[in-house]
Amino acid sequence: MTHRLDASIAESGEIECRLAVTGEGAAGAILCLSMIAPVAKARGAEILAATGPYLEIRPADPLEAGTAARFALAYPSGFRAANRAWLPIGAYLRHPDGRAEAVELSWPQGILPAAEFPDAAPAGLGLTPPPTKWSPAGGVSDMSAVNPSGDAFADVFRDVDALAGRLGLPPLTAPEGAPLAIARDGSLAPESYRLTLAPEGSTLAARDESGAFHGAISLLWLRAVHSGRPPSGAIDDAPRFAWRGQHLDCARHFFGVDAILRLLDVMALLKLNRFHWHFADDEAFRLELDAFPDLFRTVLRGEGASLPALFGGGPGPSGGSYSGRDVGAILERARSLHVEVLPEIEFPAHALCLTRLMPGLRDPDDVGTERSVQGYEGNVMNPAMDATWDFVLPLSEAVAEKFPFAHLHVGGDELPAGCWEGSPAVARLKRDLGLVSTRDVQGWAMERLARHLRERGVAVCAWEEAARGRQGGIGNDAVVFSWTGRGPGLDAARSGHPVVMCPARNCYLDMAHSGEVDDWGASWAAVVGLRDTVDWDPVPEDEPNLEERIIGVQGAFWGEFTTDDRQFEAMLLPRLLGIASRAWSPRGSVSGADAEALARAASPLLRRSGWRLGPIA
Ligand code: TNX
Repeated sequence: MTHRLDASIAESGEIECRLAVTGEGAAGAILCLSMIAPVAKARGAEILAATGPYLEIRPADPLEAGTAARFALAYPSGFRAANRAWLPIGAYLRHPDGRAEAVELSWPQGILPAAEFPDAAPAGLGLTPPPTKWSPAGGVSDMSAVNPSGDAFADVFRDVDALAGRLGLPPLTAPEGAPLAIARDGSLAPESYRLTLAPEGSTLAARDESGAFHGAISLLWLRAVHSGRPPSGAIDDAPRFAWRGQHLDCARHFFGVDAILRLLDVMALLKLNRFHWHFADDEAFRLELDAFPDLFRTVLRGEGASLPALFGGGPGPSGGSYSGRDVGAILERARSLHVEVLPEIEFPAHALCLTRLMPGLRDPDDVGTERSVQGYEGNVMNPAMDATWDFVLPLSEAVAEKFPFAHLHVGGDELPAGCWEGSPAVARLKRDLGLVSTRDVQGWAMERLARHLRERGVAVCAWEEAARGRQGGIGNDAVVFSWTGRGPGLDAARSGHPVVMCPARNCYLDMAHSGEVDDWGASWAAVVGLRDTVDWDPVPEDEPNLEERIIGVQGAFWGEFTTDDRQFEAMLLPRLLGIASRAWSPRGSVSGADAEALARAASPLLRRSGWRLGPIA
């Protein structure tokens, strides 16, 4: 019999909790748990310790067997608890003898199963993302499999057949399949393809492997959604943006390699070609690097670990790291799917686990008391300390070296307000370099790191904040990721940066789908319905010259309240269909009103993959 926690959101916004104590009772025990964000106060319980959103509390009611302790937790004003993601996670009791005992949560974790809806043949082509041009010829082609002829792109078909197998689909190619003539055509654009479907025989032409791959994916898709009898006609298709990404936060929640491989498969099905791997943040640095063995000490959380049971950890120790073999498996899968992997290190903020491990990364005389958005103190490396550079420069090289993409995302987001203002070392740095504001200091630091990487042939990426500061910040042709909205990305593009658009209100798939309490997700940016993922334009129509600079669109999934690998599935699908359509399809070819139809058409295919699908409307 385990102790059990009930929680609900009261009218007042408070989280009302009831801890039912069973068995031997829990006299003198402390309740440890995490929330989605730092809590402002408790009623009916004393907060004994807090590390950001992690709390240790002592309920006022005695924890006697057969009784229930009642208490309430309140988020700061300005936060509105929206749904089950705002209730406690990772709860456990620490008994006076040090023993830790898990506490069962009485409400379902993750998003509730979506309503089933009937498979219906799509009205039109039913291909997501919608192609640049579709010219129907009338009639249908029989295509339960294809038999490719010609020697071009043999590897591509092998890789697509392997993908089909993993998605629970029959192979695309078979010796007895419908004839498909394959040709390499140097006149086509990179990544583009031309596919003609006809009963007497079909053709696929592409300039490069990626184009052929996308063409074969379209075949796989059409065969599935039209039950082997897709309409005849011609598809001329090319991506609007070269960078079509999905990000995954593997620092807050440790996603196993299998979950990442499954994500890559779904990305390929949607013609997404960049995986932004966020394996480092305040809570852990999860990439194993031979030259930095101590980083391994950041990867576990919970009792006895260097960080407490932040987020869904429970008594722990829980978490994990990615070995060289894991990275190899991810890179190999990504290669076969024409996806590039972008690793991210976080500099200078979002680095709590590193500053705890290496206090020399901070100014010992810093008297600042600033806190990060997640409520952490001291989570920023200090760019006035030599130790910071002695660590971060070789670290950045060691990470970049492991990834053939030769790009590194260096973070740069969310410097806490007031940061470094209490640091005499930063005051001296400002004086010596003629820097005035904290932004200038961050801009200088980002530029120094970016220059170091650039000189070593690594292309640099960073969050939008990195492009601020007197000298224009990071420079070095860094790719700027615009997340608070479209505006900062447009500014960066106007000043010459390549930009990836990932505005939270359209692209953050950790946001709830709706305002319903039975939904699941954050809400600080917006609720992000399926339509919202499509209903925006990355490039303003009246600034067509920015079309070249805005190189892409990307979805993000942050992991604060994830407690199980599979929980991301229903958050990503079907909304990722919208993001993929925005990233691939030409302006005007798809609107928010089409989103639901796209998701309905795709669902028979997506369900085959075993993914749990989220809400369609
Ligand atoms: C903001 S987006 C963050 C993340 C959080 C996310 C939660 C960005 C660059 N920083 O650290 O996880 O919000 O939605």
